[in-house]
Amino acid sequence: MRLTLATNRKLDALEPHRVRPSDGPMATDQGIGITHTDDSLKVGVRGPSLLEDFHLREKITRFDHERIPERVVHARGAAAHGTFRVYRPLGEWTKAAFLNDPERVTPVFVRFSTVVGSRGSADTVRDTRGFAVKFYTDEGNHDLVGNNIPVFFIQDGIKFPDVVHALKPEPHNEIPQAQSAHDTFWDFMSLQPETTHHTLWNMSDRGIPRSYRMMEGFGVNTFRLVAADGTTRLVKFHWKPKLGVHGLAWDEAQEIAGRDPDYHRRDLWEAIEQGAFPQWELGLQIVEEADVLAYGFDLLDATKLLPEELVPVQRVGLLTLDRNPDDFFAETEQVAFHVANVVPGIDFSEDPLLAARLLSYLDTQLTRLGGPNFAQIPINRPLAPVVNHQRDGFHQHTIPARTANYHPNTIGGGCPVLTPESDGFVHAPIPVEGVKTRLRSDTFLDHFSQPRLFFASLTDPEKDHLTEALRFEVSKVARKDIRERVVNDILANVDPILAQDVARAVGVDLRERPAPRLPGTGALPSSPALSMVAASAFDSVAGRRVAILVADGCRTADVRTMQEALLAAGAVADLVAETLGPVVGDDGSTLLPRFTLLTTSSVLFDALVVPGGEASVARLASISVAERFLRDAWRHCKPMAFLGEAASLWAALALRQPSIDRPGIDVEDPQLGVLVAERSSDAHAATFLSMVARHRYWRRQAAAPLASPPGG
Ligand code: HDD
Repeated sequence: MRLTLATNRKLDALEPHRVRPSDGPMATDQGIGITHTDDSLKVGVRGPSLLEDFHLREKITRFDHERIPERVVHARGAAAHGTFRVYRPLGEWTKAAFLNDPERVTPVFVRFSTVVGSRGSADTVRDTRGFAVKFYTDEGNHDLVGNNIPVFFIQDGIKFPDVVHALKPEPHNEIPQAQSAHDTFWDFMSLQPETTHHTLWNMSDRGIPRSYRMMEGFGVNTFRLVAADGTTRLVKFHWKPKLGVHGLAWDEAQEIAGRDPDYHRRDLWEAIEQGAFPQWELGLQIVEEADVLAYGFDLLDATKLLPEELVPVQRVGLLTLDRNPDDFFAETEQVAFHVANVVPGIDFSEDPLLAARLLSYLDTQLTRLGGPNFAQIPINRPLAPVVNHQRDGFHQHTIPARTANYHPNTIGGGCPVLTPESDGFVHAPIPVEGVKTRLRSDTFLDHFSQPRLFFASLTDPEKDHLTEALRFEVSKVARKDIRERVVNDILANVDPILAQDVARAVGVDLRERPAPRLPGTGALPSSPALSMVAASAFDSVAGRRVAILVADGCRTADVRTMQEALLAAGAVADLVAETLGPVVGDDGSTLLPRFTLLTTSSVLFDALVVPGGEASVARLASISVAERFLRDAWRHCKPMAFLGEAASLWAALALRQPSIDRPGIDVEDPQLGVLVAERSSDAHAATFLSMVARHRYWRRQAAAPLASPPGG
């Protein structure tokens, strides 16, 4: 009988491994009590030190060996514990136990990451994000090792070292850190057209997510589901975030990288500490085996996505992250994901990218975690029992108590016996045939239909952002021949206007060429589900962070009305002032700021409120960092509310945006995301909340391009 995990933490598998300061006084690794740790043992107070000081030796030796190799990709990341629960039994598709019992709560550990940068790189760089989920199921660990982008750079895993080498800092000088904006990446991609689709996604706002909590996740590779009767179907895995899918502005992302390199890590940590548990729904796109080629491309090709308009994503379960790790290294750094960790009911497809992954994830841990016993590290241990004849190796933690370490045996009573087929893993008997070849399938050769579909599916502001990103990245390529290839061999095949825009920015000529074919996949002209803007409901402010700028004399009622409304809706509303000292409101009450104008910045918030109050507004108007705060919030298209006397700040700002009429009082501009009101009221708060839910008012970029110089 298999165990159904309880929702409470009694069965928290990590508990036996936790060491708390309260577990006893300080002791060495050998358990000898430590009575002094601040001075080494010396002859006389001025030394020399003595080699017999075993505590000194142990302490320094352990310190010397604290670092382990960082992950060769996805080195920078953050993780959290949580649970997964399926909505209904999925027995018609899969026999996986954790997908069949809505009462069953499966513990999970989820690690988000960037791909290219080193462990200490900034969170908000333009890059793909990893989204790796370890399900500790009753039938063993199941890992879904995905990304926030549904396609991959390459079709065959044998090219992985090439694309990663090209992306990583250049080999001679290890520059630049954590970015694709350099010659080697664009050299490689311009010669390898299959990279076009993933590259366009990276250049879109998906490459600069607002938060790990606001990203979609994708299994990318096609997998198989196996039902109890043996029927198999192809499947694409999705994660749909409850908070919607939101991005940053590129200028903002770059500034955050300096002001708070831990922006995403901090955001995840704080949300969980505050009880705002991030959630995603697991989505499945199920395809009959016979339809592997039915949608105008090959489902085994990981550079292609399956548009939701052709095969809807069925939402089947809920992932909730509700607990931060106790220790970054022991959990987040040592967790080892592996695409090959699958439970009965889930199997692999013949995708050649997936095949290489099946080798790589196990192999890489041998170096990174120092030997073959990494599955015994607490965070990697399955909850299901582990019994086999594997033995020895570095860091063996279990003590196998048995006389026979081979199968079959009589000496050990034949134990362990094999798991019956009804409970264990049986590879789906998929028929395969063919001759050995390195040729690539004809069904993999169309590299541009889906990039066209992706670009065509974006809203105008999203297209503008993608174009800007390409202009930025390709402008950083020093070699002109590479820039020419990017424009003429790649972008011209996607969209002629895009190619023209980039060509102009990077100083190359666009060659005359026949008009590209129309978008291809399943003859779809566009797929709205691919657009972050078109696909988002924008119906919640949960998880957003709003700054309320205050100084002495600010109208307390405005602060309270807005703060209470935002907090009640699940947002964070922080007071920002000149100093951390108490601010006295117009009614004499005391307000405590959380940040100062010097220690924080508009880029670290999603929206801004300036309450009324003559003295407060006059003070803010005289501080240059406050003005910068306002200007940045405007430039980065964030919702802004100006109450009472604060209207004058908006007017001063608006005067510098020539295309916008000077506002009167009680202006609520649905295009621009600015609320100007005489005083706060519940109705105004509700209006502002709906603006915050909208996230960013990208149209402002057309009204006042980001390039406008301050005061220009
Ligand atoms: Fe990979 C890590 C996702 C292709 C080889 N990969 C890694 C992580 C994620 C992905 C999220 C970080 C896991 C963690 O948080 O520890 N990788 C993907 C996706 C891919 C993909 C979605 C395309 C469908 N990867 C891919 C290929 C190979 C690798 C084709 C090699 C042939 N990936 C690795 C690796 C890493 C890794 C070298 C580095 C650290 C690790 O595995 O544990 O084995």
